[in-house]
Amino acid sequence: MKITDAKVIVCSPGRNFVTLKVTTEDGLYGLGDATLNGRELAVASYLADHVIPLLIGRDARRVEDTWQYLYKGAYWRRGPVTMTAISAVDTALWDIKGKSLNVPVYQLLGGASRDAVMVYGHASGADIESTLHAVAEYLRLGYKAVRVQSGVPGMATVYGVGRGDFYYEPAEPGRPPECLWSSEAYLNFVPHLFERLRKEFGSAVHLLHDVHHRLTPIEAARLGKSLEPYHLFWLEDPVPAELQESFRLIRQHTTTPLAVGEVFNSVYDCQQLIQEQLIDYIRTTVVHAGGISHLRKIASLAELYHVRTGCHGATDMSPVCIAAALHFDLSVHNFGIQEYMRHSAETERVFSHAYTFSDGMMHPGDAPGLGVDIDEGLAAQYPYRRAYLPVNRRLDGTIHSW
Ligand code: KDG
Ligand code: MG
Repeated sequence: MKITDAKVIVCSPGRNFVTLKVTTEDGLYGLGDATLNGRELAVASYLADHVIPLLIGRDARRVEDTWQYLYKGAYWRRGPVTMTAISAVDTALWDIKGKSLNVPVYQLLGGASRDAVMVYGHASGADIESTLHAVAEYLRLGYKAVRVQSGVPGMATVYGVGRGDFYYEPAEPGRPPECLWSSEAYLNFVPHLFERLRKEFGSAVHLLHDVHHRLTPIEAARLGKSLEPYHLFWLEDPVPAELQESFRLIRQHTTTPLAVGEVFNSVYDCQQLIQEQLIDYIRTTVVHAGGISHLRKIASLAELYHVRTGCHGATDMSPVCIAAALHFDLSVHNFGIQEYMRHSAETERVFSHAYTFSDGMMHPGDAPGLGVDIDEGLAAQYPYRRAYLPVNRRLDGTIHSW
């Protein structure tokens, strides 16, 4: 089954997305998400200028061989641009394989290990009261798990406090917005937030929190310890994960479960954290970590060490990625939870999908392949708009992790 055509579709229905569409000689096509937030056109060029010429004429059924050809054949290893491009090809080939065999992709991955996939939503507010209100809204929609971020008194901007009611979009057109940060103010505030949350909502709901790489190891240890009475489902990205040994220090001080990995792009980024059991959830996702094929390898390594999956699923993962993630989540044994930030109405109009949400759980649907499509005519009405993620500065003006 020869690949006869492949093209990159860049559009901005509510936000920027890069989508790869691969077509075969018998007219089947598959889609892959290639969106790298704030650096979209680098991946579009990598695909159009360097990868697509290699795809034409290849056998679309050879998913693993194509992965290895693009990974080893590049000579230069890993990195977010390369791995996002490889992910898009891999995802599109799994979509084609499912369509050609007339089965949903999860059936090709070993079949369903569960009936449905638990997801978490994002509740946020400028202060504790509005944050409590946002959590109540998610519970009303049936969510069993909610990530909670709140504005910190005295700080004008805080990560995770969104614009929409049910989606959060940090990328802004124009120059990167600048935020101010105080670890001290944050560390003093967060335990009060979670104390209130448990008082209001009881102990059954799963609560999550994302530190977004902002603390030092000892600060992260202090936060994890102070949150223990509120038994979080996870504390995410407590420190920048480049220095993986720092998780040993955090681990020695707290039993709060840890989740890391949304910025990782290969199994080698995860290896130490998993093998030393320094984390509880690995957050790599289809679009940035080498597609379904490579993510399965990460999940298999994690399974050996009792680490579960918790794929990144913010609005910059397009519906193509969310669909692929749900097929993966439904099939792998050591699934933990899936992030699901709802997309804007424009995004939903451009990308139709078979996946469904009900009562805090999602299912990828039983359409052949991934069960997701793109309306190219409509997509063309939303041209790309350059947008950047914010940068962060400490109160004295020093650049800090965002
Ligand atoms: O592109 C960056 C966002 O996806 C990220 O900031 C969101 O941290 C995030 C999360 O956990 O969803
Ligand atoms: Mg995060």
